[in-house]
Amino acid sequence: MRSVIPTEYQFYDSLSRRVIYGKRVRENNWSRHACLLFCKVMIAFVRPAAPLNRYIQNVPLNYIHLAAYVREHGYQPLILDTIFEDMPPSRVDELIREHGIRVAGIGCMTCELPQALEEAKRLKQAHPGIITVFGGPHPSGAPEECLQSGVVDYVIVGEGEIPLVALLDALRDGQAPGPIPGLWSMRGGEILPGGNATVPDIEKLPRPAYDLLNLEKYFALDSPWHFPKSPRAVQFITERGCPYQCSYCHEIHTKKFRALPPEAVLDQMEWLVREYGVREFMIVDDIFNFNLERAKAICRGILERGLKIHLQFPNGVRGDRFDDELLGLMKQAGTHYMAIAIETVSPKFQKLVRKNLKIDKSRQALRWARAHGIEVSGFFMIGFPGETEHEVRQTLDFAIEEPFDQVFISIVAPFKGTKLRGDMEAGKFGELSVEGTAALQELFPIVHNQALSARRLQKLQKEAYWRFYRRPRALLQLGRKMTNRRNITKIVRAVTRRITERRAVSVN
Ligand code: B12
Ligand code: SF4
Repeated sequence: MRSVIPTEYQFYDSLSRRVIYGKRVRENNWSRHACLLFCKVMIAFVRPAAPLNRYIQNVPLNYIHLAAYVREHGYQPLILDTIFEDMPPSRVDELIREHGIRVAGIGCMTCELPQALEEAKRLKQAHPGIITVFGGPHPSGAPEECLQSGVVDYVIVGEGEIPLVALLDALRDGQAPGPIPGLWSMRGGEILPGGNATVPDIEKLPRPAYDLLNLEKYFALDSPWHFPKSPRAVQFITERGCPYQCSYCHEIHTKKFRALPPEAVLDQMEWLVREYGVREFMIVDDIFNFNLERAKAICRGILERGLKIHLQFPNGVRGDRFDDELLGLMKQAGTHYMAIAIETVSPKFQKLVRKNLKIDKSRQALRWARAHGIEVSGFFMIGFPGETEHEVRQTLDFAIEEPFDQVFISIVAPFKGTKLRGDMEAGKFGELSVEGTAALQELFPIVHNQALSARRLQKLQKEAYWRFYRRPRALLQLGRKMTNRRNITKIVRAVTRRITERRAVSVN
């Protein structure tokens, strides 16, 4: 994708992996030399080369948050995005040697675990003595499993910033780390658990280190079903934690809603707009609209500061926490797309999985949003423990009949670390099954249901997609997006994938 912004924005350095000349290079070189002089431990965050990362592309928010924090504490981080930087293992090794990296941090979702472990193993073989630290969604849900792999020295459960710096401090001082909340390790075959870590006051965190990425490269990234209005789009978060209790959802950031104040959000946005020419923010908060007044203040601030940006909420917003004013302000501030996570319309399952979403309010929000000209997707889940075909059909009919622009229908996959998985493993709520999940079976079990096999669920899912996308309105919507070759390829690929996917759980 060709850049539409003048080259003065192109000043990526990040320890001279890519020098793109511009106004910041000198500043970056100074901080680089200062770090090389004073820093004792260099850490590289290595992104595992998982197949799904090629298909669904994004800025590594986890690494830029962690990198900013360790940098603030005097450590020099490198972010090695093996996929997007087309970085073969030999290049990773070269950089690790060149910069004297002593610690490799690897974050992963469940679908990235095999590649994350492979990378840790490879690094340990190529660089004897290197320390591997895991974190992120899967290690937070299954720290023991990661440690028992034999290639992971430490796991950080929950939010990584504070324990990671404590670990680096200990390593710098040549000491074994003492008990650090969130830090798990193994000694003599015994797991030393560390509980989980959180950042009490996210306002005090430094702004995420977008400057360590070659953003120009990330602007050219692509993801199915994300149709940014501007190619200069980045993922962005404004808060951590969600107080709702949905049992299938992660708890990495605790159940406490901790949000940046509107002014801090606006300052970060303005920085990215001014310095990097960002024109679109893909806000992937868990629950941007938890506090309506805060959300409105952010939208008003965007207008007052004259930030000419687009916004989208691809990760979903809570459907029953809206009023018409908020949606109107979101539109005025640049929102063109959002997803509402309905999951199930069955009151019984809303209660059983503790989502307790008010469906009527969500329908109202959908109508308000569309009236304001915001495109809306619906997220749905089928295959909860004990769910009948009739209940599944009720959800799917709703997905098709309501005026959604797109729908995403997932088959429930209870991830480790969620309440749902815990309840199932404790025999309190259904049983796990690997039927129909093919590759990575043990990582992606679904829910065993005598009356509704994996094959049947998949059939219902595909039928629903087919019913949804063959309607003139949905076709017209897709047609409208086919404005260039990139979008046409993307749509054809994604629709084909949905209709032909043979696994119950889509992992690559
Ligand atoms: C943004 C997002 C996406 C984005 C980008 C993902 C990314 N890697 O940045 C997109 C849209 C691409 C996406 C896609 C998917 N996602 Co997603 N996504 C999220 C979301 C909403 C936010 C992630 C984020 O950036 N948070 C902000 C950062 C700062 O937090 P963080 O990543 O958790 O990092 C902190 C800690 O985890 C920890 N940490 C993380 N990495 C590391 C590494 C080290 C070394 C250390 C020490 C600590 C550490 O410290 C960090 C700072 O505190 C989360 C939910 C959530 N709120 O976390 C789901 C979530 C991560 N996604 C999830 C899933 C399942 C998916 C998909 C598989 C869905 C699908 N079937 O398509 C795909 C897979 C995509 C892929 N490429 O492989 C699950 C993962 C569950 C699991 N066990 O795997 C989550 C947790 C949501 C859920 N269902 O509960 N996702
Ligand atoms: S699914 Fe959404 S509302 Fe429920 S706990 Fe997770 S982030 Fe919160």
